[in-house]
Amino acid sequence: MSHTAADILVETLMEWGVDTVFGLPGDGINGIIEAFRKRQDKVRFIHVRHEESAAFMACAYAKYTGKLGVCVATSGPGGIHLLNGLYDAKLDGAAVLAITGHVFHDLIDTHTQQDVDLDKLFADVSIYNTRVMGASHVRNVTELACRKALYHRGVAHLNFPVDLQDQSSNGHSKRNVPNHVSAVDAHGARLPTEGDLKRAAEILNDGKRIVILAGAGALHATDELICVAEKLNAPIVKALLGKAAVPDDSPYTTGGVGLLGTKPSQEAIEDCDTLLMAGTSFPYIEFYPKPDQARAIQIDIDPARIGVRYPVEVGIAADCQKTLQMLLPKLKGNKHKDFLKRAQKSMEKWEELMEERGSRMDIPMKPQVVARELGKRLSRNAIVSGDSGTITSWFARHIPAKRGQKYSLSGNLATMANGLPYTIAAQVAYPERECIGFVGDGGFAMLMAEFSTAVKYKLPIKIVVVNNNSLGQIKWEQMVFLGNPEYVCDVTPIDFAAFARACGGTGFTITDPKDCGRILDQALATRGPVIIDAIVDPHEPPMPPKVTVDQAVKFAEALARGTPNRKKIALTVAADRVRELV
Ligand SMILES: Cc1ncc(C[n+]2csc(CCOP(=O)(O)OP(=O)(O)O)c2C)c(N)n1
Ligand SMILES: [Mg+2]
Repeated sequence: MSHTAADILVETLMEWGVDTVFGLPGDGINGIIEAFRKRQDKVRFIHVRHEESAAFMACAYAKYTGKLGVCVATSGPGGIHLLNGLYDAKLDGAAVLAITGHVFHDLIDTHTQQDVDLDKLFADVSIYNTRVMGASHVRNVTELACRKALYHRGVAHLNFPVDLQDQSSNGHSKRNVPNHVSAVDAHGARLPTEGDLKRAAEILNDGKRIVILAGAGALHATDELICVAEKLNAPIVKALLGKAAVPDDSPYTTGGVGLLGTKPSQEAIEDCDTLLMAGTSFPYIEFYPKPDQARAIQIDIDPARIGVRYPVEVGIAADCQKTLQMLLPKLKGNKHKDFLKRAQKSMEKWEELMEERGSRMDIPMKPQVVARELGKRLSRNAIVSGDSGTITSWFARHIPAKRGQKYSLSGNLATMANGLPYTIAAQVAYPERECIGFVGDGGFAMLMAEFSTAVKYKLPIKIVVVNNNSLGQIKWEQMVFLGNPEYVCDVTPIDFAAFARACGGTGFTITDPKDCGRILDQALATRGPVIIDAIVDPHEPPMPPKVTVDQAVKFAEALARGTPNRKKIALTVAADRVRELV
């Protein structure tokens, strides 16, 4: 059996510990698919229904495991389909390698079929991006692609002309002497400097009302965050990607921040005099303290992320966990306890409000009820993947993170449709854990064929579709932010439970909140892949933590200008406490 360029590609991936790839075949990658086929006992090829899913899966696999996520797509359209998932990885800093095909090398750029220069197309999304020039090139570039993706936490891309995939491995150029590259892992200490630590400690020791803002970079620093919060009497507010950084039953967290966050978090931010940013560059600048309000310190593994959101005085380019550990003995302890106490009091009220919103027995069912009932039932180490929409608000606020669970979604790209592929990737990575998708009907419908991938691989995922037959988030944005009547947001209903059965899985439908807990229990206990179609009130608004007067006025305008169903919407919002609107 001859040893081909594609064999070298797959063997190099194996050297880097890759044992799972996500993809879909095509005639632009036949050589690569053959190399995977020959090694199917060593590398699992998860065969998807849409390449966009493969890219989302690679991204989620990287996020949930910390390992390299790999996706494979054919030339032209296959590669083009990857793009949205690759941007998700780029924007959330996930280590992903994309492998694509190209046409025969001597027909590139001659108007031949599928003649798309994916390396040019991917120039913006990738941090490493190259076209393979022949068998002797493969090992060098594959090593580097893996290394760059992992250590720069981004997308690397290898574009491989189809005929070169079958090229035999003989014949290096005279400068490329074989066996001069290495797959050795190298991490570096990622430690703070003594000077930076000292300056950070000085600022923190001077603070009275200190807030810790924790993000994805602090997910592995739970104990350290809590210890620092305890010493500084500082509430921890969480960016959405940092949802699992501190469990929501900790007295030190006020939950999320931003549009989907909590009122206590926003109050703490508005009133703080010192800000410690731990592993986050949470994008919404308007939710940070005012520039001259707080003295600030930022810890981020990536030095280029320092100071992009807030005029920090000290930037520490290092690992969050190690930095917090080294910072702790330098902290004197903050004697001013009122600030934290106020945040905790406010949090009690917020919890009551969430409890009330999540336990209403109205029909149509309120989406918060579904989230709250699900949250109560999740196992200690569940992995929960969200999607974009009003669904994100319920995910953020009504499903409390417990210690040991993992949560993710498309944070910075905020794309729809990632939820199902993320859940599949989580289950592929952790066959023993409970893997849940919490998605909207619009986002789910975009890539729903992937449910059959879960059936194919017998992945016991549980997908909760919060079904309002609407692109709900946009409906509310049109009304509340713009004052426009809703337009092109309602969608034609789909019976997702019937769809689950059509794919060979199990489907449940929930319409009455009284049945919600019972049906969820049943669904979570069902073997194999399950869809729970939860039919909810399309008129339930995702409230910001504090509603501004401008938003209330815009909303009134939208209703006055003829939003369909305006009576029902007005009644729903009124019942949802108009007091928040004024
Ligand atoms: C790929 C993509 N297209 C469009 C959007 C804009 N968008 C954000 S949320 C949303 C509606 C999502 O609808 P659904 O999944 O049903 O969730 P809901 O808001 O109804 O809870 C839309 C269209 C987006 N973020 N991503
Ligand atoms: Mg919807």
